[in-house]
Amino acid sequence: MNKRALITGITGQDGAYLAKLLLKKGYTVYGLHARRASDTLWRLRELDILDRVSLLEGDLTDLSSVIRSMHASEADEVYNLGAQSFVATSWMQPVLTGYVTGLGAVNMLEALRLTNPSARFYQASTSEMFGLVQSPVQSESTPFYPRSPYGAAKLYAHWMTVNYRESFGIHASSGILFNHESPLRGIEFVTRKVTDAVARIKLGKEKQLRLGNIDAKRDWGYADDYVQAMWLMLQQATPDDYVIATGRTTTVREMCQIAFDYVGLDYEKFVVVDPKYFRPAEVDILLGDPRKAKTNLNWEAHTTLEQLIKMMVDADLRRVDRGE
Ligand code: NAP
Ligand code: G4F
Repeated sequence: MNKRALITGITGQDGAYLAKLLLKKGYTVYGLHARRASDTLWRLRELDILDRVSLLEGDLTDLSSVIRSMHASEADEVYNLGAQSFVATSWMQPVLTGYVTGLGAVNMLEALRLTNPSARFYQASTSEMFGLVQSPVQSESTPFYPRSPYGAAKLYAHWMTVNYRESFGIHASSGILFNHESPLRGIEFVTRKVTDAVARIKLGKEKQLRLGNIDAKRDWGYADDYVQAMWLMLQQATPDDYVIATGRTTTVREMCQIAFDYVGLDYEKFVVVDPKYFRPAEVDILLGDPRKAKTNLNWEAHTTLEQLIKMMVDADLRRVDRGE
């Protein structure tokens, strides 16, 4: 029998790559799809899988629709990727972020417990939970110290996942994923903002790029590598929590340099620091220790930051050239 999966956040970056991976493995794939006035299906179209997934109307904050999606999908594996995931927005909409990113996960866990407690559950936890880092390299045993409403909401969802595992014996795992990017990354996140601007500047459509804190450091990997780790976690006999990272950290400034260098431009001539993009509290540095994932899951990152940025700039050059 083919396995059945339900993905929340299927229209997002990770949801689209995960859906593609699961389809390739022979799964029947369902996605919880929140109604929006404008188009959110472009990633599924770009990966050419829109007509191969079944979209179920529902919202993470609406328990009844989440329960219906569990009934309709009869999922063996549930991947909770849906979230208000943009850190900067979480200070402007802290309550909504709490509902969607925090309580939304509990709605999923409740729906699973009520309808099919033997289904396996994946929670999209995040390195943002480390926030003001308590150790120079962050692993599964590093204490958390979230620095944003988003980080705090994710930490609640993370502990609720642990709690449902320990209280009810649910096969619930959390992937503590460090930043991961791709050509399908939302334009508001810094890597994609940079690669889109590089393409526009190179093709003469724009003259400068305004950024916030370019001294922040991130451990950036490729989303398509990272969704493999999500699937691997649910194939283990025992549920657990895993850091998923590359083990290399780079400043936003160096990432800009890599992107501008790739098209033969000097980033210093185009990048302008604009305090408008500074955050009320910053996560200065993230650097993950992915050794547990290597040992238990035989997972490791395969794509370097240089390869990733090249892929993203190439995709944005094509998009800007087509007038998108
Ligand atoms: P993303 O591109 O922002 O996608 C978020 C998804 O959540 C979208 O499909 C969005 O739907 C959906 N969503 C938002 N509000 C919802 C609601 N109320 N009900 C149902 N769905 C809702 O995020 P991503 O980069 O793919 O990340 C996937 C998950 O991993 C998120 O939970 C994120 O917080 C977490 N994470 C990401 C990273 C990273 O670096 N990418 C690292 C660690 C953890 P619409 O398209 O309709 O808005
Ligand atoms: O690309 P970012 O917005 O990602 P951030 O805040 O690290 O969050 C992402 O990764 C988390 C995992 O650690 C996820 F949980 C979360 O959902 C999301 O996917 O910003 C990265 C860094 C920050 O330090 C930010 O201050 O880049 C800095 N930055 C500097 N200028 C900027 C800008 N970020 C954005 N978005 N836009 C700027 O102009």
